[in-house]
Amino acid sequence: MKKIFIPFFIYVCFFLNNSPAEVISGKIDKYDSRYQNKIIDYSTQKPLEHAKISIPDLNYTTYTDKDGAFKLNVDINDKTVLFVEKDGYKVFSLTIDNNVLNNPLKLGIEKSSPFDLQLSTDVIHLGDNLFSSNSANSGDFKLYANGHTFTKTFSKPAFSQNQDVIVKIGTIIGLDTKKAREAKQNNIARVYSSPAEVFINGRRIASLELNGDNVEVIIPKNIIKQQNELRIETGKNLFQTQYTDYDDIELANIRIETKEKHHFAGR
Ligand SMILES: [Ca+2]
Repeated sequence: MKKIFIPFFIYVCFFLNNSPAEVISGKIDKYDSRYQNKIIDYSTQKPLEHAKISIPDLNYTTYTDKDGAFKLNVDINDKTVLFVEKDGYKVFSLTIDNNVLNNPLKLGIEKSSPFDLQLSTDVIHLGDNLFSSNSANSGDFKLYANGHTFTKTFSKPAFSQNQDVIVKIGTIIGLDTKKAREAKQNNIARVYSSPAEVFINGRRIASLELNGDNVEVIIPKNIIKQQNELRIETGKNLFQTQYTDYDDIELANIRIETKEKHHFAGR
């Protein structure tokens, strides 16, 4: 009897906690059709068919149907990166966790601009593959680190006087900096790492201290050349003196964009 009742009890709690209005349901299925996610065009708000949805850490891919809807039939244990790709649109990435199974996503994606330079659509794991399970969102890290730096070259983008040129990082997870710990992005009690750093042509232009989506770094125009190099280096555990322990992080969806300056008003 126990074996029958325990799973039922768990599911009842699940519904009570997350969607009290929908407790009355004979169907015990956490991937119920009520949990439909949707992809729409950001400007027109129209649903987008056959957009590719993927979660690289979980090796999961699905597509939207004719109504722009999709389900996530996958177990999500910790924060991970979800990608949306559709021809003619900017690649979109988002940090998700298992809350998406109860709270459907409605994501508006933007048409791509001919001036965007997409440098990576993958999830890039930087570090040394040594990390604590208390790290910021490491639970679902499955991809192997290829060292502690990401380097990519790009040609000079076209931009006008009124535009800024930015490095846009769609998603960052796993940073275990002091600020990330203070923001309760990880569960590490004492130690922390130095921030990740962003360099253009060898000059440091930013430190990345917090995990999140849509991180934008302005590139000073005077350092932009015909051929440029973006380098991102992950930080180091500042409390490990016996050997170098690089902070294991994941970066997704990196591109160079131009943006009208007023977007940065107030910064
Ligand atoms: Ca490490």
